Amino acid sequence: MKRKVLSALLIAAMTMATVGCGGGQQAADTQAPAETEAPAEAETPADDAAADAEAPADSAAASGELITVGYAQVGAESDWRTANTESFKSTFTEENGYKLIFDDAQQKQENQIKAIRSFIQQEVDYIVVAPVVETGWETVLEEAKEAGIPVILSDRMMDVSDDTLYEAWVGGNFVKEGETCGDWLATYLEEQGRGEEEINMVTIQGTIGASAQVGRTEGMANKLAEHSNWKMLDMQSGEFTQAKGQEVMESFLKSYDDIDVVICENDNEAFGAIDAIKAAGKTCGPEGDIIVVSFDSVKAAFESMIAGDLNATFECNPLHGPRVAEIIQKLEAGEAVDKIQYVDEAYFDTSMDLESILAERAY
Ligand code: GZL
Repeated sequence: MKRKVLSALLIAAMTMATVGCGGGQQAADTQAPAETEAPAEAETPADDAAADAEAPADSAAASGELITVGYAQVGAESDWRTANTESFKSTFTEENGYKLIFDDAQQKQENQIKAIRSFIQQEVDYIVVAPVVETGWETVLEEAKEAGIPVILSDRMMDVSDDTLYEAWVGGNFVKEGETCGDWLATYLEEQGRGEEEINMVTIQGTIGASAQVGRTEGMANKLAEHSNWKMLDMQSGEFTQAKGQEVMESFLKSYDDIDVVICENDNEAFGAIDAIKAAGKTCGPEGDIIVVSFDSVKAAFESMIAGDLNATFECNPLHGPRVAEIIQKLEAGEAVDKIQYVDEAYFDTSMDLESILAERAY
């Protein structure tokens, strides 16, 4: 609900509670703001509104200064996603002046569209979306624009003809991540004396149509074009999950007996691929038969490199919460914001002091 209206309602509720029966709980329950009737799919902390109405008069809630943010998250498919969700939940707290309404779409676009519509219905102040795939968003973004609710994109990109439908986008440079992976592979093979060797590769892609999948596949393709001795035997989607990654690698190992490199478009797919490689009686990592590389650089990927299973991981920073909050604060102050905002990213491999780096990692 718009902060101004909420503020008037809360003050009225507090006044009635004081003058009427004194039972703040009763008055608060009947006077709680509309967002307590949030639709089932939005994870709305139902008791928060009641708590807000009971809060001390000088709290942000009582004065209605909270900025309500509806966040349509992709799902909970990977360690990266968990870290990304945590970044939002630890940033958009009441202490920081926000009320977060969080929705987990379980990797389904139709659920994200439903969540966005419920945020519009609840008249949130901002809508943040991590779009599961790039296309199919124009209609619902037009509805948000019609309702006067600014939309901010986080993580993956939307392919829309009118970029005024969103205020800004924060995320990783996925094409660059793919190209950095290709360049690392070329150097690594050269160092192994295999720079001219015929190299057979397979790719376990992410969710097809997700900008992380589109960009990483494109970046790696750009590098394949630079190496005529590299051959991409096959590519299949592992849906960014460990289970599907293992399944796809099992099928690759049945189809091809001479795989030199597997490129996994996120760390969780790599964990599954490594299980499949070992189950097939093969080895992987710096001392193994198959080179395994992946994207994200979550803590478990460091543990896998330290264990000698994973060769390298290409970072995709999930800590978007503070960046999105910065954008909202600028919009609140009427300041211009950059439309495209890349996060800082690196890569990590087994030549590095991984234990020391891991000790400092935030995710
Ligand atoms: C990248 C993000 C991807 C991660 C996966 O920004 O969209 O989705 O690489 C996650 O781990 O599932």
